[in-house]
Amino acid sequence: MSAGSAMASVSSYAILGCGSVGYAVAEDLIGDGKDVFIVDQDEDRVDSLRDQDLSAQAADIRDEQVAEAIVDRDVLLILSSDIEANQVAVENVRGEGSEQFIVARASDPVSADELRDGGADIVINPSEVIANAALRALETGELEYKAEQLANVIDGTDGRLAILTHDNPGPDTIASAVALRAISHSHDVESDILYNGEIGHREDRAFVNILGIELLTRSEVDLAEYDTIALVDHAKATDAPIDRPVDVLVDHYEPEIEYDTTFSDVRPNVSSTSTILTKYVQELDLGLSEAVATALLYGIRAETLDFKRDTRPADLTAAAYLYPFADHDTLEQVESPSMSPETLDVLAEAIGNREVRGSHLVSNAGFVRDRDALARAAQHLLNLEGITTTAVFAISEDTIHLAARSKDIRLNIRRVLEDAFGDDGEAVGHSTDASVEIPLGIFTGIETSERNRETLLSLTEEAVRRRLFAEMGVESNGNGN
Ligand SMILES: [Mn+2]
Repeated sequence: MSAGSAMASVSSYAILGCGSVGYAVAEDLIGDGKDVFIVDQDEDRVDSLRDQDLSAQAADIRDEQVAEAIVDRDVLLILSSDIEANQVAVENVRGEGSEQFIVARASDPVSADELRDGGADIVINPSEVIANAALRALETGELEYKAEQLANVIDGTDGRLAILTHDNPGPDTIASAVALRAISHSHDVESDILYNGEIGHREDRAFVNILGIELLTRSEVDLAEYDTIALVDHAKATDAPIDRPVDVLVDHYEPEIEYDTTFSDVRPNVSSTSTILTKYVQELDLGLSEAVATALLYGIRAETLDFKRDTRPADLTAAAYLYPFADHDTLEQVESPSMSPETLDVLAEAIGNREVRGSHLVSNAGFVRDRDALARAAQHLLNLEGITTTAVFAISEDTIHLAARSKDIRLNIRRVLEDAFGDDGEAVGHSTDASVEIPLGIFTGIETSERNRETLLSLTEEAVRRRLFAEMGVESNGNGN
């Protein structure tokens, strides 16, 4: 609010040098009802500005008197094409001891530095501005071309389109699939979203249920019956390769498996596949439905941990585009599903059993059915004072499930899990949020039965704690604090 009112109080401008750039700026400001005073050394030009009822004066902007004449102006725009004259003008103003806000025009990086050293607050280098505009135009042109290609593949579908998420799908892959489905619908092509495994997180199940997203499991269908296959957000998955030609591939990671696709858009410079699909939805002018916008916004937010992880400008502009179309009540319901009794139990157990070494916390939550509760417990424990890393494990059937979180940027928690348990299980996740499943027998060599589970748990517990703390760089037993 204070920034807004400070800007609102800026009311008077001086433009020094009124060539094509200065004139364009003057026109815009005057159009906004601002008070603009112009100084230019060309008398004819000044006359014609005055004919247009503008306040203008003919003078060499290098003159010290010019600096005095504009001393009451809030903002100075020094925009002549004579960069040396601009430098002198900046120095004159600052020589007067004035703290007016100065925007100055440079011609190259060297003059830009000189103008900054001279006291300009903002320096504009026209060639840089043009280069940026050219790159943006190129990006727009590329997107237009790619969107047409994608539309062609969809239009070429003779029958149904299968949209495959990665196994145990999360928000980014599901939202991307929803968007691609909406695109195919708008081209009168029927499609199904297919997945393997389970939707593990409570929030994600809420997301699918509340938005009424229709998903089919791969076992329910025969892939051979689909004419066109699309993979969304698939590259990092450890899924089995698709054993038939893939037509469409969209991802923000380079694929680990190489598919010979008709259409592919892989952009490692954005942080979610939902971001890429948003660009297509925008380009293809879909008439974005609330459900699709809400799904995509949730996909981007979940994948970037609410813009806290690896967020790129493209992710933010995509989110900004989606925002007015999305249903924010639904997003809130999805993001804060009430805590289940089991989650509370698991959390209580994990707090009771916690062992803290330095800022690392490891705990055992006993036996659980709801694995999602583990992830939630690990997340909650991260709120404890002085804790930067948490790992919570529990046993279900014959498997140890372990969920870990870290807010220590020097520590990649997925790598910690890989180093500790990679030989026995597959760590999945990210640097801040990861999990692993380990067959129970690994630590004990004892076969699991109902009767010996307690024994197994106690035998396992020590081994898991020791390996974790060792990989975190602290000792599990001894004199740690
Ligand atoms: Mn993703």
